[in-house]
Amino acid sequence: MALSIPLVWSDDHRLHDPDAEIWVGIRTPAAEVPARAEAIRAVLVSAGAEVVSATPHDDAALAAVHDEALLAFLASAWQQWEAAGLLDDPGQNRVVPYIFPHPGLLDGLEPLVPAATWARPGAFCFDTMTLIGPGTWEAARSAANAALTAADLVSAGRAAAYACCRPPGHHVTRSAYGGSCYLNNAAIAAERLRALGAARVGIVDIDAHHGNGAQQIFWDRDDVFTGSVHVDPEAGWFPHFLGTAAERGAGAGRGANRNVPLPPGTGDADWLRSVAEIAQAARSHGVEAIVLALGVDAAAADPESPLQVTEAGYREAGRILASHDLPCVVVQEGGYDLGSIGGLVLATLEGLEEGLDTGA
Ligand code: SP5
Ligand code: ZN
Repeated sequence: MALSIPLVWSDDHRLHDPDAEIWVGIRTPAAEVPARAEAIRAVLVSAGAEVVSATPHDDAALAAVHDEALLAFLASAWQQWEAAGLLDDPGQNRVVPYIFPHPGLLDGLEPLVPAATWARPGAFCFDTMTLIGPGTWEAARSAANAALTAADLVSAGRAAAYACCRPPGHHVTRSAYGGSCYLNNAAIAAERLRALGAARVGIVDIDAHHGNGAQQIFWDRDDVFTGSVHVDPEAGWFPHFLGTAAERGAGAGRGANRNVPLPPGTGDADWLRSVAEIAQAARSHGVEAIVLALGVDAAAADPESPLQVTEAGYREAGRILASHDLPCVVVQEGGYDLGSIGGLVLATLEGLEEGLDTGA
């Protein structure tokens, strides 16, 4: 039987080819490559998924979650880099930060806006691994459009929709990008669901890495619950500086953030218990819809994380989410093993479909 959850897609993801990641100062091959989205699409299309084109949405939807300064930087960073001659001297073909307005540098002073083009990326990027090239902005914009289109479908009555977002988004905060992400597609989708009528929305992040972006964006709000299950940053994993269970939100948002960090090597049983705990916490918070930040990098074969989840585990995660009978926007995050990511996404969507009335 054909998959009834629609696949929201844009060819423009191909315009972003980061080429490399700079890790401990060394240029290494990029993990977040165009072939990822193509691999997922191929499997979902074989399963009979209806392909829906991402429709353009205006910048107001991005400004609902990101600072204007970040958006303006991302939109013009490549052109500025090129115009400054950095492709020839020193010969850097991607936008890469080199100095950061570290709190220990400024000690409370307001940072300058750097006059030098090569100094500006550090004002907006928190790592050296998230490179900007000629089509990065157009691709990131198309990924946000895919998430928005999926949110529109769900708001209009579909039980679930899947946005094949690339580049991914869950590490991006209100004002800073990183972790191979440029725009927070899941947060943008959550705000869209709210704008179209859901009073409370939950973001459930099952990517192998902490969903630090949505946590920060919605930290002091109770209308968007955020939860993340991920490999424990305190055991040595990205994003390294945050992602503990003690982070619970503040002010009106106190209690509306939930983190479940897991030890390296964790497999299906403990991971699924954690997924269930977060889904239950979202439900108890009174959410009317879910955004599932679906990273499939928690799978055993993934080169970027030490979690050991199986395809059957991802299928069960889909069922668990569906058991709360809430409409669900699924947004693609990480997942880097090209041979298995398509099957992992399909299994999750099939699990979701089993539990939801998606018209199948
Ligand atoms: C969306 C997503 O899954 N982002 C995760 C990015 C985490 N990357 C951290 C990489 C740490 C260093 N990996 C070494 C391999 C060098 N190519
Ligand atoms: Zn990840």
